[in-house]
Amino acid sequence: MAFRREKFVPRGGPSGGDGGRGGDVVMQSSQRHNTLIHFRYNPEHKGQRGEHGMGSNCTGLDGRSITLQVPVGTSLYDAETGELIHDFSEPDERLVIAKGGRGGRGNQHFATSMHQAPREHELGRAGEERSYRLELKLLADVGLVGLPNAGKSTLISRISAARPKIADYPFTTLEPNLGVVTVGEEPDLESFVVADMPGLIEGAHLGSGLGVQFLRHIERTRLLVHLVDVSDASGRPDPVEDFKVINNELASFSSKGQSADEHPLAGKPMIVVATKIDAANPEKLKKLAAHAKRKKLEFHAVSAVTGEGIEELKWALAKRVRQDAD
Ligand SMILES: Nc1nc2c(ncn2[C@@H]2O[C@H](COP(=O)(O)OP(=O)(O)OP(=O)(O)O)[C@@H](O)[C@H]2O)c(=O)[nH]1
Ligand SMILES: [Mg+2]
Repeated sequence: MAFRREKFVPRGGPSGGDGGRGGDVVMQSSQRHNTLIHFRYNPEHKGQRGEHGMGSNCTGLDGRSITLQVPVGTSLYDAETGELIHDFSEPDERLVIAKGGRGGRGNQHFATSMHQAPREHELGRAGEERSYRLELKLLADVGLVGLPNAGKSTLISRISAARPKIADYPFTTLEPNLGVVTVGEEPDLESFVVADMPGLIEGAHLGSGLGVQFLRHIERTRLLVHLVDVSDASGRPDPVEDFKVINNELASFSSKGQSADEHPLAGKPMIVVATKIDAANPEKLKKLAAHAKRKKLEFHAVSAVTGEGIEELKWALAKRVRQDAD
């Protein structure tokens, strides 16, 4: 509420401006987000408040809306009724999930010929306040493959909260395990889903070992991480041979029949990771690195025991997953 007060303008009349609108809370589907982990850290979100109206009929600024990003595939449910509000099935779908309040009107609106100095004005309306439940079926972005005992489960337990069974005998892992990996911090937090797979052996595509029936789980991943044990724990002499065995199985699984080395699992991007470098046989490590280089595949070396190379690998995975989303 305000009145115009100016020299030589007697009874200037009401001049209270309106309040600004409150910002909305908008939800938008994004290809850059792979998980809902950012809501775990930060579950409450508000649009900005609108500013107060001012004298001289000035309207207050509208509050900024905020946009919450969710991965494609997220379902939005009303937390109270359980009703499905929306399935975000395409990128860049936008939905206002809580409307900002309307600003109150200033006293300028309440003047009539009979009532020229109104003191009436409105208060702003409260914005909507709502609770939702978000649901996302996790799809792995990265698949860990390798021979039994290569250290796949150990690696996922180092880089995510997943706690699969780990043991020094083959076929410890009987079913894929998913883990959410995060790098960086809000607001630049990135996250992606890694699948720890049961070990593969030669002849898997013919039904040996656990077979390849699980590979369909990583058919839709963006990236394969191929783990090769370069210590002597494997009891196998040649890491490059180990690498080729797995690639053969991957190629046999993909129905298109490309050559094993060039198109593992239908040409999926691959990173090669030497594992157990705390106990590495230097010759094996060198040989594998050289082979990866020849094949123009990104190469990393890690130890889940000492932590060496783990952080670098996490960032490298995040980068490759991000590149693929662009
Ligand atoms: N020294 C050393 N040992 C490791 C490392 N990573 C894993 N191991 C050991 O290697 C063995 C096999 O590890 P897992 O993680 O169960 O191997 P996996 O690839 O998941 O095996 P499957 O599930 O059977 O396919 C375990 O005894 C681990 O403790 C490492 O970085 N250094
Ligand atoms: Mg395992």
